[in-house]
Amino acid sequence: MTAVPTIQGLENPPIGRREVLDWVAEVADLTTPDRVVWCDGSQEEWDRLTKELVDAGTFVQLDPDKKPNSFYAASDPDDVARVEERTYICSVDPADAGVTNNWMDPAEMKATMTELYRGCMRGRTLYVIPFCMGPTSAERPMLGVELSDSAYVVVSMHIMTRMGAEVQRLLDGDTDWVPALHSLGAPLEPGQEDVRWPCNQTKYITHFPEERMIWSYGSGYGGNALLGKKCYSLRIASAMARDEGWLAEHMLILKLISPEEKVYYVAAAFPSACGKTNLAMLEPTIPGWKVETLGDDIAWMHFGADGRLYAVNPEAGFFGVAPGTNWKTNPNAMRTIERGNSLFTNVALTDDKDIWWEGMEGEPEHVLSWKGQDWSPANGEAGQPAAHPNSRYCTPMSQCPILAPEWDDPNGVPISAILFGGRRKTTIPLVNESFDWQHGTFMGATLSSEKTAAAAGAVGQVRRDPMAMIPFIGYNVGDYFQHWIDVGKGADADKLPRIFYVNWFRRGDDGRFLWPGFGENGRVLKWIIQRLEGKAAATETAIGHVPTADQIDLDGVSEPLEDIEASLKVDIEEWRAEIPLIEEWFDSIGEKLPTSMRDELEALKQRLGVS
Ligand code: SAT
Ligand code: MN
Repeated sequence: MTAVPTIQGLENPPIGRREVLDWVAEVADLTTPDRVVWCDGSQEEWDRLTKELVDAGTFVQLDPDKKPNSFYAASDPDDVARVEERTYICSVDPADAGVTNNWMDPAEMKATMTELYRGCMRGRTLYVIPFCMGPTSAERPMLGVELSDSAYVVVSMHIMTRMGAEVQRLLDGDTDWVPALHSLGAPLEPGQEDVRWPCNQTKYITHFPEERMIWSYGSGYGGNALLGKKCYSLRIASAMARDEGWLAEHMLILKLISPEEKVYYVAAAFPSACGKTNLAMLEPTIPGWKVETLGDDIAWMHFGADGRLYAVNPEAGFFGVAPGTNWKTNPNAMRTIERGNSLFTNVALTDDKDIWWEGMEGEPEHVLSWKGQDWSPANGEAGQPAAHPNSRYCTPMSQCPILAPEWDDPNGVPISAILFGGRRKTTIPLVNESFDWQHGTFMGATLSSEKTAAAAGAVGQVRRDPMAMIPFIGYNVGDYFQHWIDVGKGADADKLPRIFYVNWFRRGDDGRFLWPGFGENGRVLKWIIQRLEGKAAATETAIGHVPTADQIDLDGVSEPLEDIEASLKVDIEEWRAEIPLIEEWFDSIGEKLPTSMRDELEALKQRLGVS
């Protein structure tokens, strides 16, 4: 395809790579933007685009004395979360998408979306955003180019990914790169006034795993639009990882330093909005233990030359759930955002140009709600929250006061323990260690959680969320389980991370939380580390190795001992009731469910005395 000469900015690209240039020209030809802007990740670009966004009414600049260089945005009320029912894996063979994904034939999807894309950037700017997921100094830098007509996406990508001269230099080499096309689907006719948050009622978040390509249309929000995040780093990367023998997982990465200054790295998978960020930035309440952060959402894990599993966080920022974040639940997140250079979406705007959300200290007398309405504690109680439950802060990792210095190490960090966790009122004990890797894979495969606000749909309902990856596995979930088992089989068992299942959210009969959570979760981490060191005892139960209350350091815990004991209880009746749910889940996967997962289920049934 030849470039369309009428589109301003298409000439003199700062990139030399032919395939990139051809693709940009082709997309420009299809989407017909007014101009093309080549993004470089610079401060000048940030300043220019944030000013444009302020002028357009999309951004409100916050008081620089409170939040320097930071901005507030409120989205369209129908564009507030990932849209799983509009998310597709367009593999050639439908069997390669499996039950956890929507599937459409790639050619058919391309035909449909091409018609949507035709002229969709009219009156807008096409931004070319070269980015890298993970350190640019990696042996194999993981490059991508997002084409988007949203300046909000550009500035968010500044925070969430590596951008800049080094990425452009790498892109001009011969490293593979992932094309990621994004449009708001909101063309502007001449003279038509723009809205604050352009988007389209019709949305498609589409992945072509064989081609390692992403097409997104209609949404400007988070995981639908920042295509380096869930689309690339989980859905596309999981397909790469399957083919290449590594793991792309929905996991935080934290570093734990014991009182003896011994260092351990832990990766943990929880569904969206279940406290990954809080755990990643934990301030342990027990003396002598310290946590440092390496990531709060995604881990890419490869085997190192020493046979251990090493994790890298592909992201450069935190895109955290705002409500509930405060000086008690996550002081380090509060310190990170206080340093500024951050974006806040769908939180509440205070009268003195700061931000607020439910759960934050210092409830103001009056704010503008995320819907732009007057809100005060009195009228708020009657109805709507001031901040949307899935409102987010987007902030650079480099500002986190407890960032581990090795966060940018291209080799990653060796993982000693993997945690799976969900949000369950019943059944799942506070902590449970698997018998071995295969049993740990079974724990992950049967992970369940009550649905949160991070995705559209009914909140509270229990669903299976294997490895907290149900919306993010870029291929058949049965093959994904098999891949986990194969990863374990190919490794030296002694060097594999040990696998644990945790649940901070178990409740008593009256609905109270049995375990205090937050900083107190450091006690559970301590027990886990002491298990690795062979120092802590546990009871062998039907579901795994579970500690009794006296095996956990409870010094200074104010909750009654009965509650802690109840949080650790393996209730055989509750577990028997869980079996049909697991069976139903496994049956739904069909023939690709590995026999070893059936074997694990049978063994569990036997241990529970279920026939
Ligand atoms: O919207 S995102 O997918 O980026 C956030 C999340 O759901 O974890
Ligand atoms: Mn997430």
